[in-house]
Amino acid sequence: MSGEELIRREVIENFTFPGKLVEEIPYGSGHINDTFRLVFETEQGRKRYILQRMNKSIFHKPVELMENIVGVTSWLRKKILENSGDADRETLNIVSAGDGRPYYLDSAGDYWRAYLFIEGASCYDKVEKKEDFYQSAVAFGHFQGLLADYPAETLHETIVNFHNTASRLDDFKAAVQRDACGHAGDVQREIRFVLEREHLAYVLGEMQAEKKLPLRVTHNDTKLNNIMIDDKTGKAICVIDLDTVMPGLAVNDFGDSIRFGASTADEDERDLAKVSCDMELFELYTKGFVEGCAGSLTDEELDMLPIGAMVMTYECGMRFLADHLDGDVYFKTHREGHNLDRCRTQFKLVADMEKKLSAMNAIVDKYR
Ligand code: ADP
Ligand code: GN1
Ligand code: MG
Repeated sequence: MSGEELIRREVIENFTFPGKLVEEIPYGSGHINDTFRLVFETEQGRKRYILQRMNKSIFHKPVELMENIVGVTSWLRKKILENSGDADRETLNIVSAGDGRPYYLDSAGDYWRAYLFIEGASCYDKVEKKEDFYQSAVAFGHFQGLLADYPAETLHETIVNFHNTASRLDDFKAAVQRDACGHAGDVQREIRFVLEREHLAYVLGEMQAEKKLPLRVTHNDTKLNNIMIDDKTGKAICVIDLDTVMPGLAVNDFGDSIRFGASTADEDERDLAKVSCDMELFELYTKGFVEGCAGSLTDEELDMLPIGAMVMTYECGMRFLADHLDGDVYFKTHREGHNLDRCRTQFKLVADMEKKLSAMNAIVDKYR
């Protein structure tokens, strides 16, 4: 058994899983945590679970992070039960470690957590059926609604300045200065792209400071593959990946979904001719998100939805480029230049959104 497998044995033994482990596979396509799907044979049949090693170089305070997730998931569970929903499928459910804690600290110093596996539902890296994207919008909007009265002051900031685009821009400039791997000379065009659009880094922060945009409890990582869609009904049933639930801006939640889900290509597509912002998908998402938020969005928030899409795409592209310059230390990569490819799709999308801004505004006006 490899050291890695031995550690997983230790971890699995220290959670309260039932029965005998019969399968264990790396799972999903997240960029941050190490995720495994476990299958146990029990007297009641097979039971599946998700096991995750939290990324400690990104989440410096895993205990606080899990405190957030315990708080948020128990809050959601209560609201789902009040509405006669299925609380085992409509929210993440934590499986405790043997000592009753919501995590296990292994002998190598890593933190692990486990969730009930959400059965009969799927995550998508790309919109396969347009209706799915609409459903995900309703669900992310609704998620915000369910957490609208959550005591925000009890939430820890799991990543400081996570969507503070101005601070992301400073980090980016520092990465360019460091030029840790000597890549900067090769990506001058991309660096210029960022610097020519610095205004995008400040616009939302300024509005927030002027109290024109309210701080809400938001998800902050609203990728399509962070939502589970029921295989039978086609409805988005559960919002997952709650590591970044923190006070934030609704327009950023909207924007991050558009960045990932309304693109006509994968996030790491190399043929940029394939990359654009699909306006039909933009419209479906706008309709679903506005409905899901059920009247809670202010006029300013509605006005800024298209800019939110642009800012989130710009910010993400800048983060990918900074990571490329730093030597791929943050996002998981699977090939040489992977983060640079990702950065290029994001900037292609930003440029496309710039051309489509008035059309996007007209769509928002249709649903407000
Ligand atoms: P990351 O932060 O690395 O993106 P996620 O928490 O999003 O990690 O999990 C990665 C993937 O694992 C998800 O995209 C999804 O496919 C799958 N997954 C996570 N939690 C569950 C769950 N409770 N049930 C079923 N699949 C899950
Ligand atoms: C990461 O965890 P995942 O893969 O859902 C990242 C997001 C980025 C996204 C880009 C905690 O999301 O902020 O937008 O990759 N999450 C974190 O695909 O940094
Ligand atoms: Mg994820």
